[in-house]
Amino acid sequence: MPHDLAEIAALFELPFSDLMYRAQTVHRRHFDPNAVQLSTLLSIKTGGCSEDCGYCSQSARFATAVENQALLSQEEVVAAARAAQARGATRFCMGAAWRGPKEKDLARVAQMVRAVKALGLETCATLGQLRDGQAEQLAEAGLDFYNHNLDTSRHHYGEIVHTHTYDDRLGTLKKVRAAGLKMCCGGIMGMGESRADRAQFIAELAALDPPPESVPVNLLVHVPGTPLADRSDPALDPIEFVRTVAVARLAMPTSFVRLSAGRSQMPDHLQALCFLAGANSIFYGDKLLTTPNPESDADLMLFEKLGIQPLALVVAPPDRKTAEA
Ligand code: SAM
Ligand code: DTB
Ligand code: SF4
Repeated sequence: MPHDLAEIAALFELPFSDLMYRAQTVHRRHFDPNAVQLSTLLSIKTGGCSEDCGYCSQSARFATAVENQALLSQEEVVAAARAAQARGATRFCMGAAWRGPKEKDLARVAQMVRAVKALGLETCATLGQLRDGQAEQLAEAGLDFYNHNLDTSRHHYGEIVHTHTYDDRLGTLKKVRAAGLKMCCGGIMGMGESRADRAQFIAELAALDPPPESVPVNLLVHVPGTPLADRSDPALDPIEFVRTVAVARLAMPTSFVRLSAGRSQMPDHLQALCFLAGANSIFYGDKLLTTPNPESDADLMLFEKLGIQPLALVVAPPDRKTAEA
């Protein structure tokens, strides 16, 4: 499996058919090629964020159409999780527009995690930077995954975010691992980065030891009012996006690679190419955090056309002795 930057950069240069063939071969070695995992997102606290991530609708520094919303109640979150589960999602991801959680907020989120986990869903949270002990509190509440993205290469990061650093983000990822949580970490393509940046970004992810279990590959959603809405025109070439998915698959053969934000702008045949390139997870449900996502019915129709099955959650059978006691 290619680890170092030179090898990863070389993959981007392959003829498209050769790259796709290699990605498919590796994908089939580790996964059922016709099964795709479904995660549903909910923004549990929206807008008013202190940070200045140039793509984000939720930064307090940019005039976007997003309305601020304080932390939702546990009842609201559980109702959304139940609805997601009824539609076939196996993972429920709770997102908050914070630089990082305050202790009293974290205690409330931990309660939400407990309640969502009790429904039999996998749980994921993305709450920003974590302080010592916070990842452990979430793990103890039953959190399965923590999402914290590196977003782009170290080199390009300074063009996008000025209120925290790449190393801050790596620091939180370290805490996530130390607490025994599974890691969801990826980024956004189409933020004006070069191919070399995309290669560097994938090399950073692949060098995490172990690599993230879940790798969201987002295509920038151009949100009016954010600095990147116009700056990153023209939009990324779709074939280059597919290449990026294929290289992520090859660099992280056993990770779930998620075709993430940006699907609303992608025709079916482009999404099909992404699945061929090794994407095997999507965000499912008609909203991402603040922007639209394809309707569930449209996704199920696409799956039907492609012969894709939603991945069922493999739940460990109950321990006999405990069950009978
Ligand atoms: N505040 C936390 C943080 O930044 O880690 C969690 C929420 S933040 C919105 C989660 C991720 O969503 C970002 O790291 C970014 O990768 C993705 N994201 C946000 N806005 C996006 C956009 N306009 N287009 C694509 N992806 C986006
Ligand atoms: C990730 O990588 N993408 C998701 C999730 N992790 C939290 C968020 C996408 C957000 C897209 C823009 C929005 O809806 O605000
Ligand atoms: Fe948006 Fe998260 Fe950055 Fe805040 S920290 S501006 S919510 S991406």
